[in-house]
Amino acid sequence: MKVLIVERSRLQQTVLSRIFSGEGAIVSLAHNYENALERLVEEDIDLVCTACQLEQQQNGIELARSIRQIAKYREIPILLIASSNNNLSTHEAYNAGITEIFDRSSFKQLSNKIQSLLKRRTCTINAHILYIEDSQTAAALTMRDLKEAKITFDHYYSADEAFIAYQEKHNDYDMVITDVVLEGQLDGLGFVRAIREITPENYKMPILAVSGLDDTSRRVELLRSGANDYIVKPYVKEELLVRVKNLIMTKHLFDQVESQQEQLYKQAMQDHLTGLHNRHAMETLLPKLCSAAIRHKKPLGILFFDIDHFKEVNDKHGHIVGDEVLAHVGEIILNNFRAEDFSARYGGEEFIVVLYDTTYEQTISIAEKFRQKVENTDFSKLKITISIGVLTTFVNYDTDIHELFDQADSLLYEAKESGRNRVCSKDQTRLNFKSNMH
Ligand code: GH3
Ligand code: MG
Ligand code: MG
Repeated sequence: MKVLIVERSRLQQTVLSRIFSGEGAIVSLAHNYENALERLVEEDIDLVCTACQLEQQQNGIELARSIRQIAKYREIPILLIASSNNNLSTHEAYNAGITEIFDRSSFKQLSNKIQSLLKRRTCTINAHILYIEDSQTAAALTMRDLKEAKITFDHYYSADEAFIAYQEKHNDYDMVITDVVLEGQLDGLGFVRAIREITPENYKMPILAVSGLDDTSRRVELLRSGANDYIVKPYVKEELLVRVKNLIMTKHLFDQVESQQEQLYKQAMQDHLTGLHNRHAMETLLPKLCSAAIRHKKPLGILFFDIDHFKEVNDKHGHIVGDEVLAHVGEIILNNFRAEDFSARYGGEEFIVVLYDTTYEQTISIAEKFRQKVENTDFSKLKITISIGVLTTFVNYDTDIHELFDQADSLLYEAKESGRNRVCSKDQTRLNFKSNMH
């Protein structure tokens, strides 16, 4: 970016130059009105920063007025650096074409403001756009602007074609720019509505509508139908790009918030020590598993297990080793059950696994294998065993899942009482099946 600084004081020239070049801008200097206009004609300037007071009664406001007369500088930002003794009329300054007025009195503030202004202007957008425009001339101009901003796009002349492309690869697009008046089955308004109706996911796709007709009712209808913003043709490059940038940045922020929420949700459902689900997740996810089991008439196998004499592990080796053992048990569970099974740390050294669609025989065999797996695992030279209560059952909408856990817990108690390191089980599937038959 090339910046023209118009300033009569050498010291102030140096101060401003430093701020701009510190942000990577190329600086050109002028010390009065004539000199500034010469530079503007000779060079291609992207931003003008002028002092309010120039040499011989000339001022920055007059300079701004003259700059706006030059066709290529109609949209260029012109910053006016003023101090309190300039008796400045803000109204007059803005009318003359000044974009923003900065106060010279605080260097730090001035420097911060210029820095953030340059950052906003130079921040590039990495985007791929679906662009629909049937006028070749309008499309050529917009595509040139997009290319200059290094934005990539797919251009279609009709919304019908574009809609097919959108359905196929909407994940490739960061936003849509669509003309409003279009030939074919879908016009711009129809296209916006069609996108919004595909799936709720598509509500997030930013849409900028473009029209040669600046009609309020049409604009309101477009926005109501789901367009996020509206721009009237012919538009200047800066306005197009800033609208594109705003829409894309909003979408990125939205995506960020969504993924943070997802992460928080995951964290809230997870037991931090073992990586398994926690009790809270159990209350949320188990009803879903039960509904699936009811719908598909599948049995559930409940494994309720507890580490034997775990208190001794803590007492002999300390709490940290105890925690390591629990984490290791979590790992074994994660590696030995299927994704469709539900496993959780029920509390302390108690765990629960709910198997989906397994018979009684399969469930006890799985439980027995798991018991042996734990018994044969080396927990950093330490050995542990578990006792398991196993219950297989069909569920219905009246089933209280906590009651089933209580039954599995009683079976676990039996396993403990009868010597530990064993499985105690009960089959309720046949019982339920019989009662279902009568
Ligand atoms: P049993 O064979 O009858 O199950 O005996 P036990 O010693 O395993 O059972 P008890 O209920 O008497 O003790 C459980 C122990 O588990 C006591 C508690 O300190 C320990 N414990 C519970 N949660 C944690 C934990 O998060 N980390 C560690 N290190 N220990 C825990
Ligand atoms: Mg125990
Ligand atoms: Mg216990």
